Amino acid sequence: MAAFVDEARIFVAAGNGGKGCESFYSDKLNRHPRPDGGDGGNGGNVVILASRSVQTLLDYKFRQHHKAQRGGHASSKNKTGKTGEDCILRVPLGTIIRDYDTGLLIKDLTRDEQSVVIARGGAGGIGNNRNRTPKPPELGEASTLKLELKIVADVGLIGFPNVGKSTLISAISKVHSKIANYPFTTKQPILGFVESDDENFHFVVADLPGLIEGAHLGKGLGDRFLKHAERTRILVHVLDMAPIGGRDPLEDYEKINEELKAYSSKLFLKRQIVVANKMDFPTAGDQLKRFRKKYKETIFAVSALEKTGLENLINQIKEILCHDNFQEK
Ligand SMILES: Nc1nc2c(ncn2[C@@H]2O[C@H](COP(=O)(O)OP(=O)(O)OP(=O)(O)O)[C@@H](O)[C@H]2O)c(=O)[nH]1
Ligand SMILES: [Mg+2]
Repeated sequence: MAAFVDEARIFVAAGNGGKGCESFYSDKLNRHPRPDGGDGGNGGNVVILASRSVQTLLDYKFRQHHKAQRGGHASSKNKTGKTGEDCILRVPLGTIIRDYDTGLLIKDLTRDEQSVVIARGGAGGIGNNRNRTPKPPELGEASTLKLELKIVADVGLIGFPNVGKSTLISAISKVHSKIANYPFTTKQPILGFVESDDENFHFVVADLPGLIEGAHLGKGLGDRFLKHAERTRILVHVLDMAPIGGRDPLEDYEKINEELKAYSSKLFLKRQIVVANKMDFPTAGDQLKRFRKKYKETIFAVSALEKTGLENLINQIKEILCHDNFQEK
């Protein structure tokens, strides 16, 4: 899989206008030459277009300069120049465009097929036909931009490494996220599309790299990926009910919440669904009881591996996404 890149600097330049034409038509029947120079074509624009089919900003890491076509020059006999072709840059959903030097926000592209003209092509030059005063063409706009990706998904999967987040997303969506029995298998966000029996209802889940204590300070894969949890509507907090190496799901639950809190209150206050995973392990039932005794939060008992309990979980997600009139915090 291609590397996940969530920042890039690009230079964009729209096309200059084509030159207008100054020419005079004369033939043996007309004593006075007639001005017949056409107008130059407008330069092409640079357009940035958000597309669900693009996953990362990787392309822009390697290709930084993007230029639209200049407008065609005009010619005599009133011929206008061709309009320059637009340069269309496809970026992932959730790409934030800023002015590179000032950091000012220009546009946040959060909807599929949403686009913005980021540099306007120059107007073509004016020709001398119809007795107009010829004018030179205008230059196309140019700027340096910073692209930053903060993915947009309905649900973000969070939890310690190895708790089964990738197994879960692979069980409920068609995406396959790498699964392995060691921490930090997932190194970049993976988006999965979950369909349900209801044709009109689907949602996007983001599998995120595992979090550990100190993630907000950059530990593990750290805060680089916490920002991707910020623009989800709900967090699904996955707990491993049969952890190895002396970990305790209840402590894990609290530690992750501490990390969220330390990173941003927006993340901490986001609606959470707690999932008890690996319930197929015989010892998991006791852990679940402990959790229920200690916290009032509803917890969904599942086995992502054996695909049990998933329907209830999906129904709960659906319930929240469809009916709850909750505010984005
Ligand atoms: N028995 C059992 N094993 C599971 C279950 N879910 C996941 N596993 C196993 O747990 C291990 C880790 O699963 P992953 O899905 O890769 O875990 P993750 O949370 O994505 O891990 P990171 O990407 O490292 O954060 C794998 O060996 C899985 O097969 C489950 O419900 N039951
Ligand atoms: Mg994973």
